Amino acid sequence: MAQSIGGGEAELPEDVLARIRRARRVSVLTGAGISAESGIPTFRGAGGIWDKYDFRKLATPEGFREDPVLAWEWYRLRQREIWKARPNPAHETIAEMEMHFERFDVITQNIDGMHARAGSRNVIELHGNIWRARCVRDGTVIELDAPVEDIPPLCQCGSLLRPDVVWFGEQLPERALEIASEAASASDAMLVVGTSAVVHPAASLPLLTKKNGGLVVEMNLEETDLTPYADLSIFGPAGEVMPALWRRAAFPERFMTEHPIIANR
Ligand code: BJW
Repeated sequence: MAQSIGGGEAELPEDVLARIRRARRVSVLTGAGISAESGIPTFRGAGGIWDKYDFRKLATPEGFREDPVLAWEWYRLRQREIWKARPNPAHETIAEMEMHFERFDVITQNIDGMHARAGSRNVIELHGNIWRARCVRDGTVIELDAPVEDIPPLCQCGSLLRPDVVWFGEQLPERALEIASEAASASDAMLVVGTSAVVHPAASLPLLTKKNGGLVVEMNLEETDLTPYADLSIFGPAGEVMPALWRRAAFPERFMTEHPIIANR
């Protein structure tokens, strides 16, 4: 049965912790909310990007064709924000968890590269990466090691480069989606962190885990489209909730010593 709780460590239900502890295969699905505490804005919700900017102009292929300079100005601004940002304890906890399970997949909708910077090795990027650009003529991919300066940037062949990200109406990278779907279907547990769960096909992945008998735990500031289907929804900032969940799942004895009364309840 679905449960919702606040982010307090003591509230975390033992049955859910035990299922995470026993899991052999775990996946994590992350969205913009996991990077919010690193200072990178989310798309939806209070102060979200789409309150200020028109997604049709900035995150569709039609918008880019109409005004590539405007789109690149926005991506350059975001590159500069991301450049200054650092991974937060939620990214770091996920990187640490990788070592504790037989198989651990980090599936992210984010293009900010924060999981890799935090040390995660197995990261599946569903919506591309802001540190790559792609030639609109022949698809050549260019790695970027700093924010772009002149815009719009051009390929060596003289054609326009575009950010190597997935916009609305575009297909996700086929292989990444295939690997993510397999991971979601085969996982004993999936942790879903900081996504509004409205953008498909990413938003459908936790339902694959659930359909195959896996546990789905959501962490967010507020209810999402996934909340009715999650086994547990924990409401609180990812940078606090994610480390708390992992501490309790991985080191129960430490919690029992520190909280003897709660442990004996
Ligand atoms: C915190 C927090 C803190 C804050 N701690 N939490 C099926 C049904 C309906 C529609 C479709 C469907 N299948 C496909 C579609 C169409 C479309 C879609 O899903 N539309 C919906 C909006 C209705 N999907 C697509 O077009 C996809 N392509 C596709 O499916 O191709 C085939 C196809 C095409 C057309 C029709 C049918 C099939 C492509 C989607 C590409 C999304 N692109 C973007 C931009 C990427 C590049 C970039 O970043 O610039 O990806 S849009 C944007 O949304 C970005 C994100 O990755 C994505 C998801 O957002 P996310 O990560 O969930 O962030 P937010 O901001 O929404 O939520 C943040 C959450 O964090 C909130 O809940 C906060 O509460 C929380 N939070 N602080 C914890 N500290």
